[in-house]
Amino acid sequence: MGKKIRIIGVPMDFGQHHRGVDMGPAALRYSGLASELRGLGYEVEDSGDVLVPVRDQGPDTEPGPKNYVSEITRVCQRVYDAGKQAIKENYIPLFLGGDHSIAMGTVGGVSHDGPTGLIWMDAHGDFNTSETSPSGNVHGMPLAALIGEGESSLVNMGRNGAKVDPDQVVLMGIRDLDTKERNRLKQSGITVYTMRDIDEQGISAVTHKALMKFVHMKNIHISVDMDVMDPAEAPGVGTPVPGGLTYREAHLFMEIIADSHKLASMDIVEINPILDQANRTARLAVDLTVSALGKRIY
Ligand code: Z70
Ligand code: MN
Ligand code: MN
Ligand code: MN
Repeated sequence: MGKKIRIIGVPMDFGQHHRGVDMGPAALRYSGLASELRGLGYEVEDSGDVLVPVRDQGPDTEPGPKNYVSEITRVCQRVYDAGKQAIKENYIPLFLGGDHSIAMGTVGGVSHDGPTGLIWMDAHGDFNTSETSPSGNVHGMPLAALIGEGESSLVNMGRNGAKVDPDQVVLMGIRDLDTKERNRLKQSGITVYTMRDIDEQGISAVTHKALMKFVHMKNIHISVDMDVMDPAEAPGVGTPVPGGLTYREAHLFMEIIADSHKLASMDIVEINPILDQANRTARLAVDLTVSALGKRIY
């Protein structure tokens, strides 16, 4: 695994209707992400932000018929290219969202030249399609699109078809699914560890089980929706759901991931500084990222 990290900002908030997630990359940079990673011995290059069109001004609760699929597709195509290029140049790309719809580009791009295992940390399943989604928000659909289901412009972006196999996907931290989304997920072949599983078995056992799925794979991508955290730890997210990961559980997860030496790329998404308290959520996200990339207590 290389010791070079490339930071790629994706200040995109088209996937949902709350404004403010477009400030996620700034909040993470402000929290000292690059210097912490340099402190671990990495060469860190910040490539700046991917170009994102300016969104129409509107009230925070602007109702959608408008779901911005074409804008999202265009941005994700750029993200895809950036991810593919970073892997080709032996960087670990670190994608700063933005809402979770950016992952249609990140996961596609990093798997362009070879498969990746995918661990999706989220309170939600993000497994709706435009047919099943109650909200119409595209950030509730990226995992479905990545396994080849949903609107063709989302599925076929970057390269045609599925970007990951359902049996190379693990969902963790889940506690809020829509009815049809839940049924689709049960039939998908994706491995799901809900908060109940984590409560019963402990985060260590669940994380080791997740990694067992990827014993024969070289690369793992972790896609971290910060709403996987308990809202007490991470209040700055658009859709807080009670009963999430504690600070200690999330850190232990990241430390076990680091020990696997397979982390090849990572997303940190859904941070909304406008809804936060003194940038707590971005600061936590930086702590978690440095643990995932090898910071040890002792
Ligand atoms: C809901 C939907 C979602 C994130 C909320 C919510 C999806 N299932 N994803 N917050 N990150 O609208 O599809
Ligand atoms: Mn919402
Ligand atoms: Mn999500
Ligand atoms: Mn979520």
